[in-house]
Amino acid sequence: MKALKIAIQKSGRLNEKSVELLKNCGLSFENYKSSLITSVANFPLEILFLRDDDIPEYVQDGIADLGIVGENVIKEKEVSVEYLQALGFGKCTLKIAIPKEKPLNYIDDLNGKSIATSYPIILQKFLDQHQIKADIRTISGSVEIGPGLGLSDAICDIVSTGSTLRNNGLEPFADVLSSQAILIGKKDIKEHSVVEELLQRVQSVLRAKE
Ligand code: PRT
Ligand code: ZN
Repeated sequence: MKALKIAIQKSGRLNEKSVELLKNCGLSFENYKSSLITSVANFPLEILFLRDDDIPEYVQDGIADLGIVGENVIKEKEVSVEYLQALGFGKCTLKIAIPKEKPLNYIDDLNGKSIATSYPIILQKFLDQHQIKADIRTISGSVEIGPGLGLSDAICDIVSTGSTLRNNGLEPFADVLSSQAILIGKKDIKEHSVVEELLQRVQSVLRAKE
């Protein structure tokens, strides 16, 4: 049988938990070292190790059949993929945050303000829903530094413990999206018998953790 492909993060916050989940599903494979693709010895699956940003498109385009990636990345890429299972790790919240010394009271107070983010698509939808017109400044990293440098009035970024916000004199103002790692699949792959088997194993691993 031709092996299906699952894309997981090569290194970073989701890598370890993704590998652990697949190993707990009984899959036996060599962990990522320098090869970007590895086969599973005892299951018809190959594992691709990728930048997380590339995973949604790889799955949408069928280069990978399955993927594990944060919901924040899936939503930002606006891809058409199926959510097979929320995985309960990589939990975080995309938040708008503002400088402590320039507090705002209401969400409407964002009107006319500039907001730095790496998530322009998700942020624009949020602002549209609240009928707010703000200037989105897209930057690719270190977003929290924006207000201190006078680049923006606010930021919209991923928060988990909140210590990065605090260390940069910022405080949470509004929640935009709560996120966790999701097992996604390309369209109609859910009916594939290998995917059904893997999904059952994933669900029993998750149940055992409850
Ligand atoms: O190299 P690659 O492109 O694959 O990785 P990456 O650097 O883009 O992503 P990575 O590994 O940082 O995060 C992968 C995924 O983990 C994200 O897409 C989220 O779904 C999830 N996740 C969970 C987080 C965090 N928690 C998190 N705290 N992603 C990022 N952060 C960053 C955040 O951007 C901010 O700079 O951590 C900082 C805030 O953390 P606290 O704890 O100070 O609030
Ligand atoms: Zn990334």
